[in-house]
Amino acid sequence: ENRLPYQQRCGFVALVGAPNAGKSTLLNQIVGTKVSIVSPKVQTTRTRVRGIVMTDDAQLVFVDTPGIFAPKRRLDRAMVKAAWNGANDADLVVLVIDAGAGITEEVRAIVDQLKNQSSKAILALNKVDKVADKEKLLRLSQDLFAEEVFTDVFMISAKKGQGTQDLVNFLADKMPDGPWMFPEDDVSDMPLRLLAAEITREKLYYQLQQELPYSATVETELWEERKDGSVKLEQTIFVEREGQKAIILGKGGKRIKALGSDARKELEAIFERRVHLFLFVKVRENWGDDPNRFAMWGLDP
Ligand code: GDP
Ligand code: K
Ligand code: MG
Repeated sequence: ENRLPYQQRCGFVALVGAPNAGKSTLLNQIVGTKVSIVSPKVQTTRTRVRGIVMTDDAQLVFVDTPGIFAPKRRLDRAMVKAAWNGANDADLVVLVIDAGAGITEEVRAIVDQLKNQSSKAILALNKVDKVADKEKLLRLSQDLFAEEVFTDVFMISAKKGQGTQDLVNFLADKMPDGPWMFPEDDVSDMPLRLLAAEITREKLYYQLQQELPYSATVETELWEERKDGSVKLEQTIFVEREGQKAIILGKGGKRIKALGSDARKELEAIFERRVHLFLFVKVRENWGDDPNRFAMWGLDP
């Protein structure tokens, strides 16, 4: 490809994979900040958190998808749908597989889903540090490659950082030409702001259920580190109509207080520090018409 050396490149990368494949670990490894929740238990990733990676001329915006593939709850179904929409919208899809576990039923289901996607995916065989039998790795990669949904295979250890830089370089090179989506200065605390916003948005879903204005979104507008180690957060919940604002506020502000308290507790648990959370509700006109917003938050218009 002919490219001007100073041309900026930018795009979305969707990480898909079964629960515990190592998606969050990979994201944390390559972004370098703790942006996603990692735990040995399944399904800790309930939100779509993006990490942003900058190379010399490319900006990669990562989407960490929820690792749930047989959703029962309404919220889970919505999230799985959002995850696959995210994969559809992404410039590249990376399927992360636990190489030790091999082709499980879940992996099979995801590979079948990938066959419906318009573009091919990248295969990342993760946890190679756990697999002593290299023949087994080779066979696994051949078996998956035979499915004809992957263009490239990477053997990585997300935990140890083996092969992850090669993967990032490869992805960066594949990003389409285009200006960066996020200003360089915003990139460092952007993942934390996004994660904080997703947590509050999730609390909104739980509290309001059917009453939830579908288009309600949350933005973290202030992230202020305090000397005592705590953090001050200001978040705005954006809705489309005055009536929706009233629903979120509740009688005498009761509902938003409960929401704020719920969100704060979870934020403190996740960030492992005290959080001072201030919530605001604003009506944003013509919210639904701004395509950039949808691209950024992965919402379904
Ligand atoms: P996710 O559900 O796909 O996001 O998976 P997580 O990132 O939460 O990882 C699930 C578990 O696998 C955690 O206990 C990780 O520490 C572990 N893990 C992730 N990557 C690796 C790896 O490269 N090697 C080993 N040995 N363990 C890993
Ligand atoms: K997990
Ligand atoms: Mg995860």
